[in-house]
Amino acid sequence: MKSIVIGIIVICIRAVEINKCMYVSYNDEQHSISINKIYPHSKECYTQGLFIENDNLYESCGMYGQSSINKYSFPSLQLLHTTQLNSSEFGEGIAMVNNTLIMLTWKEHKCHLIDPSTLEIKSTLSYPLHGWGVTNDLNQTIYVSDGSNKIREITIKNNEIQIEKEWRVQRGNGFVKELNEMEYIDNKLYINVYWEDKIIIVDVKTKYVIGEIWCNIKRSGNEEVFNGIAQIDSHTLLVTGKYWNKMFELKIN
Ligand SMILES: [Ca+2]
Repeated sequence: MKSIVIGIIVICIRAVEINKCMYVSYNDEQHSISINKIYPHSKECYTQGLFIENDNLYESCGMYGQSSINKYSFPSLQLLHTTQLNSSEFGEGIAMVNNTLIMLTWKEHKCHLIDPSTLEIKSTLSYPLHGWGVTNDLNQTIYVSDGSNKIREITIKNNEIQIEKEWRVQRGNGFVKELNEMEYIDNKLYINVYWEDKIIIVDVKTKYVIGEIWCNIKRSGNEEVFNGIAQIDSHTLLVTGKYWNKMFELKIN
């Protein structure tokens, strides 16, 4: 009987922990996190990039033959536009830079410049790196990841991409690798770490991890890794993953 009771308690604790996130602080800031709301998400999308601007949610999807960029109204999530990439291209991160949507590709060394109103690809620049995540600050500095522990700060000048700075994300005495999708918020980079249900929060000035968001999200079927961070407001994120059927609104207090 005792073991049955313990078993029930363990099952209850596990049930409570599923679809929960916690904030782990690396400095003296303490935060709590709650999942405010759950939205549906396309199970067809191998999510590579996510951001919200002017009540629109933009999402890029990867995989050869399945890559696309999509624009939804937010929070109603009505699909407004979609553009498929050529089947020889593997779609990666997206960001809005000077009212132009930029979309990276993985190994194709292409960066598409896209009209955010129609999602029409207007031109394509040569991209010097492997494309993974991308985000930008209000000064239009563009931060990109490539799956390593490096962040590059790039600019687009005269239709050319220039690498202005390169630095590594430091946590304690080591570096964090497998850096993936990103979101710039208030001088910090929120970054998905490939294969981990974790978002690291990096102080852009010091290059150190100052906190982490650990999530325990229940998966089913082919739902893959945690990837996709969009800012809703100064304390609220929208997060999802590759082929996930849900998006989660995280409130950080
Ligand atoms: Ca993002």
